[in-house]
Amino acid sequence: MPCIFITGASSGFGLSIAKRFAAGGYDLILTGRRRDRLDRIQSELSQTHGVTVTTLCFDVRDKQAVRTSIESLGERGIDILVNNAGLASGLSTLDQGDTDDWDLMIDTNLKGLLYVTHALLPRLTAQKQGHIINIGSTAGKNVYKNGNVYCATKFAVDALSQAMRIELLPFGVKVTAINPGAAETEFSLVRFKGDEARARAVYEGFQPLRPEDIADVAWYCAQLPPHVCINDLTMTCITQANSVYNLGPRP
Ligand code: NDP
Ligand code: 8X3
Repeated sequence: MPCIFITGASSGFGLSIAKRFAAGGYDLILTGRRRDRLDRIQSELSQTHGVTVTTLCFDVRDKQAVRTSIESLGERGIDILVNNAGLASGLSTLDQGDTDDWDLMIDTNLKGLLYVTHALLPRLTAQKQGHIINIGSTAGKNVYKNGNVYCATKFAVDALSQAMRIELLPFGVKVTAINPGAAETEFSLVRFKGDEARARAVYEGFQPLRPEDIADVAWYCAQLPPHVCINDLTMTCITQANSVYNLGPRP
């Protein structure tokens, strides 16, 4: 069976992508920090879909943990890597910003993505086939007010997707960047540090994307013929033009 490796599979997009690919017959390697959630998802998806679900519990910021966890897979090949784990922390001007928030976003969204990719690349290049799907954002296309460092990390993901595509051409490995706009997940709850009312308010007055929408698009990109690669795909709900213009409210 084909196998997909997904970072940040304990909630949101990563979880929906796991469900979509399990339903399509893929074995799953699911990662995240919350062991209890990963265990629950493993048991649910393996029972429902009869696929093999492996879980790896690690923090993508921990270079050594990334390496050791991925080494524990042995020689196992993977067909698709989804670099999805990420977060926003805070929303304020640079002069009011918390430098710990900046470290968290840069270490997770940028360095974490690099550590995971670095650890898995030898498998993909040796196979001479495969697919990397990087979850960027509309925030990596246009900067919005107070989005500064989060946007910078997503611009960096855009740059890394372009770099990977160039470097992996000789190996037949596809690289797709999926850049969603506002989607209702745990994203805003994390950004606003558990403030549920503030998180809910982000999605009031319009129909945001659902995590299932991102999973459907990832599935589509992964099922194209071997010679076709979607390089860069931006998707928003129908009230949003880009990360700045939304008929709904902007926090
Ligand atoms: P969620 O908060 O629902 O999911 C984030 C996932 O990332 C969780 O599974 C979390 O798992 C994992 N994660 C976060 N930090 C780490 C870490 N240090 N190490 C390992 N895993 C980590 O948010 P989304 O599903 O919305 O976000 C997924 C991606 O999509 C992010 O990269 C985000 O920037 C991006 N995005 C989100 C949009 C939105 O509007 N929701 C729009 C565009 C892009 P755990 O806590 O168990 O470690
Ligand atoms: C998440 C979407 O617009 O809230 O990347 O930054 S946004």
